[in-house]
Amino acid sequence: MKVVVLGGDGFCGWPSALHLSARGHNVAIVDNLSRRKIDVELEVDSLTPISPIGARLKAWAEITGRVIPFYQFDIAEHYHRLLTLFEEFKPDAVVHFAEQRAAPYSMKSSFHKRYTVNNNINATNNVLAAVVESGNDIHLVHLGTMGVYGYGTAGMKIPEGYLLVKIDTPAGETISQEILYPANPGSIYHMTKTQDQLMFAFYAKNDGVRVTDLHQGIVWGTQTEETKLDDRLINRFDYDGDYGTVLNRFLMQAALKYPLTVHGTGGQTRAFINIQDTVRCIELAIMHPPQRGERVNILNQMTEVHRVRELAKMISDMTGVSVTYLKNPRKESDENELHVENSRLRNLGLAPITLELGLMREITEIAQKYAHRCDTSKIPCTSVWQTESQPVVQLARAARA
Ligand code: NAD
Ligand code: USQ
Repeated sequence: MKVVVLGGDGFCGWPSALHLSARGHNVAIVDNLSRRKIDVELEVDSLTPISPIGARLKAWAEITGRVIPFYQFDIAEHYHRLLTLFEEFKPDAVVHFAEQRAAPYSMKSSFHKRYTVNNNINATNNVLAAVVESGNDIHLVHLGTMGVYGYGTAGMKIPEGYLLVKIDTPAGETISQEILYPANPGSIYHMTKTQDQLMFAFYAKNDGVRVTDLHQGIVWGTQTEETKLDDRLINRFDYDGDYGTVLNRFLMQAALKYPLTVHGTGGQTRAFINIQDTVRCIELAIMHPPQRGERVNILNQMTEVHRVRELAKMISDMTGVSVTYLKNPRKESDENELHVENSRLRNLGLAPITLELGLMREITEIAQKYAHRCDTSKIPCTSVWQTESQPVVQLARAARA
């Protein structure tokens, strides 16, 4: 198949592009390199030494003989470049990773809130509008998030996108209907993903665009079968307080014997998936598109559920590193249960890599190997959901007093 990977220089996009190319798909990458520029803004670097995109693609061509063309432009801004690419390359599928994806970064300041909303919402709307205007029946595969549901489940399993509701009518009848699961975002970033969902629903209904939305959990790990082939293909590993996600941060902290940074009680329960499984899921999604006219195809892309403090204990038991409980910089429930339905991808053949099998290898092969590259001053999470000086916080304090 011909596949355009938007955001193909990023943590999930790069290994996905290589995996699709290795599997014989004809792949093109679009990326504006904004993620690399944000590293410059935050004065931080990937723990792993990532090569420039040109060197990455040259290495891939040398090793496999497969050429991946690269287009550097901003899909939220340069609509006509996107449209021209769709018209000329004629992709069967477009995989959309190209959004600002860090919740803490999205909450840093009004600049970061506005950047995240402008970038993510315009990117998604531009992709959808260009699919329609190109006149080609392109299948759009989007990387969404488990965070659109919030993380409370009222004891039930979070379904794959749609909730069955029963409505009592004034005539005394009971009508059953499936609705999008109520959105409950916990950050500006997560809010953009809930808005993406509405855009997908609209374009699917109005224009018959075929959309698969993968509601992904927190991705852990670094390398995949393809990125391991050469040092120049190595994937990025974010460990800083904005972009580092919890499990990879704990792995890096364990390698440095830096006390594991649990927020609050660590009772937050989240869904996880290994990066190798992510790339497999992307291909499974591409190979199983919805029909034209069908509603948005939503799959929960996660394989395990864990509580943050249990992850910390697991890693502490394995490595002897201590655990520290910090004031939570976020506004989120301290304790939550999470049960998630994920049978759709498993029924398509996903055989998950478990934490039990992969954690120790990740610590020794990546975290310890590159620990010397870590700037420990970048580990603390400095982005807060509410500052003490905010009037709304002061009002709440006054009301409680
Ligand atoms: P990333 O930041 O590493 O990659 C995103 C890539 O998109 C970057 O290379 C960036 O330069 C590019 N990009 C951003 N805006 C762009 C624009 N306007 N035009 C062109 N390129 C643009 O993030 P990631 O971890 O690879 O995440 C990819 C997607 O998967 C995101 O949409 C994210 O919400 C979703 N996701 C990620 C995780 C995770 O744990 N990493 C979990 C669930 C969902
Ligand atoms: N946490 C800690 N200590 C840390 C870092 C995080 O206790 O050092 C806690 C956070 O407070 C939060 C949980 O761990 O309760 C998860 O935080 P995270 O940064 O690992 O994940 P999150 O902000 O939810 O975002 C990540 C990706 C995002 C994706 C999301 C999937 O950055 O792109 O959408 O995971 S999900 O969490 O399922 O919504």
